[in-house]
Amino acid sequence: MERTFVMVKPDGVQRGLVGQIVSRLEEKGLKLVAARFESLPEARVNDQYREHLEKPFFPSLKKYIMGGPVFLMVWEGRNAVAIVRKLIGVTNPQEAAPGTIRGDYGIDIGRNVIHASDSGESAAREIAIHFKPADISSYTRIDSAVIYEY
Ligand code: D4T
Repeated sequence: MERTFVMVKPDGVQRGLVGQIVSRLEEKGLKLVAARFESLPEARVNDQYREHLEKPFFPSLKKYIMGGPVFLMVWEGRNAVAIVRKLIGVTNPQEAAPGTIRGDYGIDIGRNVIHASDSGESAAREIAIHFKPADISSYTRIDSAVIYEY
């Protein structure tokens, strides 16, 4: 089983999409193991987006991410990182396929509704930025025996 970090960005929260997004991941069969609703402090935004610190779009990205509360989550499941990236769609919502979260709900790249880790390594790093080990629950979804083949 793998864990991934997912964040509904401020535009997704403002537009009332938290419930839809949680439902899509739940219905896929992934297991929610941690969640928190909060406004991110600057240090954690810098940490989260450290590979973009020098990019020209970083100041506006930071202003946007700090512009309102976000919904932070950890999801678990077999190949969870790749599955969630497929469910959210590519970075630019105009290119994201219909049926994906960004494809269905977004227009501009700087308002792309959701973030999800792009590798197992990023997932471990991002989960550690936002959650303590004790924040993450361990339980078995009652339907896991019919979601997984083995
Ligand atoms: P995040 O990290 O938000 O899930 O997005 P991605 O993983 O899909 O894409 P990314 O790291 O390349 O970009 C991070 C974040 O920056 C915004 N962005 C990106 C932007 O506003 N303008 C741009 O030109 C790019 C490339 C959108 C996502």
